[in-house]
Amino acid sequence: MKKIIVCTTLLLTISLRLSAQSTTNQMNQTSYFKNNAFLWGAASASYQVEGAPTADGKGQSNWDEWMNRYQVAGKGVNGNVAINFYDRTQYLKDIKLFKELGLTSYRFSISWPRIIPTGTGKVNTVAIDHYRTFVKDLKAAGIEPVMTLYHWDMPLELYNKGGWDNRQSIEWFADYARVVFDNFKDLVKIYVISNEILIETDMTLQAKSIISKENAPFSVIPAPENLATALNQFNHKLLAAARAAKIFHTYGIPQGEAGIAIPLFPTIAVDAHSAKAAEFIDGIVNRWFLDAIYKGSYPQDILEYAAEHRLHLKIGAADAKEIGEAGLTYLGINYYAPLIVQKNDAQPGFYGITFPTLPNTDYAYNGANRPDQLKRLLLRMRDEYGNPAIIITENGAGFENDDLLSNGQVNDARRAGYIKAHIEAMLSAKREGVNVFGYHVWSSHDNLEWIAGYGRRFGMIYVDFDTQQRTVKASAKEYGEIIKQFKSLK
Ligand code: GCO
Repeated sequence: MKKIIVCTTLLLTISLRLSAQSTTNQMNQTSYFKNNAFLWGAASASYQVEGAPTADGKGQSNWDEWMNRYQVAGKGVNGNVAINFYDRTQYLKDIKLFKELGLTSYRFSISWPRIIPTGTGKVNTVAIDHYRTFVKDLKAAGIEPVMTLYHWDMPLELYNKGGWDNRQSIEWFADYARVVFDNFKDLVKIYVISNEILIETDMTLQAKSIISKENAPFSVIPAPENLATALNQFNHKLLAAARAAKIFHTYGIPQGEAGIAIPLFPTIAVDAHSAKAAEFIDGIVNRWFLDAIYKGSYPQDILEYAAEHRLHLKIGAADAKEIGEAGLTYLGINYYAPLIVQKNDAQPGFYGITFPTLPNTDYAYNGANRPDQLKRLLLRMRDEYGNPAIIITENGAGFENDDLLSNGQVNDARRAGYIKAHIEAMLSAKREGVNVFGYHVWSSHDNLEWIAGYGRRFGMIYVDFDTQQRTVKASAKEYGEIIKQFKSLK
């Protein structure tokens, strides 16, 4: 019996290797990545930068509603102006800055409620024209567009129909994706189908808790009482992305690439006693997504936990398999920080787990500054998930008091150091065979940090939110130097 198990594992490993190989072979002929230089970019998202919430027939999104009606980010804090990026006069000036810095790609998101104002049905051609012009403007500056279809701003009508809790969301999204590929296939090669499934669900729970005045603390890991809701939403969003990827393939876009951007958090157990706890957290935040995409199954330990705790999962027997067969051509990784995990039986309310801070460690808003963990994560993708093509779709940091404008300059030394160290870690992993083909700093500009408002700056370009005046920070200049050095990297 034992022997048979060993053999099956071996066979599985061999077949995984083979499928990884065939992906690589495929990549050689048709992939954007194999035929073009490494992408050096920056990223942003529609709701965080665009403003213009009713321009050109835009429909309302869940975020418009939460910010304006319920003031989830505080009084008067909303995306109604943001950094005015919907305005062509403004964004052309920004594209000029990107060009001067030497960016070769730009990751941005298009807004679903602009394109289909009520979520399904009638397409708003004015919004399509706007984004087509934006893409052409980027390309005219020699910058490759990396287009995110969905970065959390859902048409309000669909949100009110249950949003991602509703299994119909898979069809709504698939129809939207078809509209996008139909209208951009001639201009855009690289698509990020969706962004940070996990964090969007966390944010939704957070917004709901503020609206209902419970004010539960924000947590990257869904609390036990929210775990069923979260896993059900994750499944719907993964299936929606899988459906979109299949549709993408029917277009046969030359050198076309379609992936999803997920946040990955390497876990670090503080001691041997905490190892199992760290594995459990890894199961929820990392393996839940990676196993579905690359193995066509959900992690057994998390499913067992759900069964033991009688969580009401609405996951079909073939769902994970469908996700595994979607043919996503690359993985977008958003990396900020690891999660430090401690088994703590005195805290039974949160899986008996706490998340202490590490001693002697630099901390940014989003966690510990640990470039070594980016390398560890990338090597894991090589060793455990068949070495897929990867784009770093987000990496960056905000630090308190790092963004002080003085005499027309912002010397954000801590951000500059963070970016440089993470690029070094990524390049070191690449030298060790990881298939990473692009890197995007989050973010090009300071912008609206969701519920945290405008106080948390993440940009390489400083924005005075009252005047919309831009100031290129020291980090951007340093990033520009790095790009120059590695411009012809493949
Ligand atoms: C994302 C991120 C961004 C944040 C960034 C900084 O999901 O892509 O949440 O929208 O602004 O991570 O916290």
